[in-house]
Amino acid sequence: MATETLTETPPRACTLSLPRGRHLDVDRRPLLMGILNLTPDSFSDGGLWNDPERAVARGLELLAQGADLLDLGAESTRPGGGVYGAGARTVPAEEELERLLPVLTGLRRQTEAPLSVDTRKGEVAQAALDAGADLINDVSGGAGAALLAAVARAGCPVVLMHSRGELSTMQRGIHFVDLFGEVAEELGRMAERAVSAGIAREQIVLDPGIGFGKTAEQSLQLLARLGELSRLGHPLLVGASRKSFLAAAAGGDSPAPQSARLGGSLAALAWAAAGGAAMVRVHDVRESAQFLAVSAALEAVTA
Ligand code: HH2
Repeated sequence: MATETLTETPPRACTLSLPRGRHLDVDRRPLLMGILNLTPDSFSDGGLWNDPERAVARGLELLAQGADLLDLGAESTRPGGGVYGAGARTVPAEEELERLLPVLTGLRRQTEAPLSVDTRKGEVAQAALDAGADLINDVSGGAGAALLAAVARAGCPVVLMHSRGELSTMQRGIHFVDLFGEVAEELGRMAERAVSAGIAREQIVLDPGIGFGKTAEQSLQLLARLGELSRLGHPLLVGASRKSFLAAAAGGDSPAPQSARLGGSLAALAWAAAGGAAMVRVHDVRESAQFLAVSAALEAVTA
């Protein structure tokens, strides 16, 4: 286990400024970002929350279970070329917005909790921000100028995730000579590009992109040595929940299905927290919140 305690890792402390004068404070433990996938085809929960009313109820349930913020995704980004075959289908902006907006506006009416939108498209980001979203989570790492411009205009936080190549093929021909050096350098370039587009440096959260253009072994390494990325000077987000590298690491004759990866997901959460993650993106909010609360209680009695 990494040397730092789970809930006391100074690099994670930060404050992100949200629209309408609100703030997201990160201090002793990572914030829990609850995943709400509004897609028919997400790798672990696709099709579960297609009905807007049920999706809004699910979002409120995740908040009640301990999510500090929600991440609404209306396009699956499961990478292709590896365990997911051809990967996810790219969805036109209109279709993404049709899935997203009823749920986003429904949640916005009922909660002040921070709402993130997981999108790669500028048009979707703009419409989401207009409809009350608080931050944008971009797995393309700011590849689209329109998305960066929308974030800059809103003055909101953005998550920039590391990946390489096209989503549909990125699990093929993966090659790093110096995994940490290259991921750090490429994340640094993404952040600089966002700053050039007018986004405040302190509003940029970086994410190593676990499972995106990485082998299972590389995903483990990034998680185990996450703290090395804190030198970039940005809060870090980790999305490891239920991902296939967990099943690969667990071994056994047949890999655990997505729904049976909670143990591995909690192990990943422990290492992300110890490595200084400011946010963790999780499917199993109740169990993750309990894990962090018990970790904090254990630390309190040993302090
Ligand atoms: N992983 C997924 C989606 N969005 N965003 C960030 N910042 N980091 C991640 O690791 C990340 C992400 C993939 O997970 P999921 O949303 O459950 O699946 P899908 O993309 O198939 O909808």
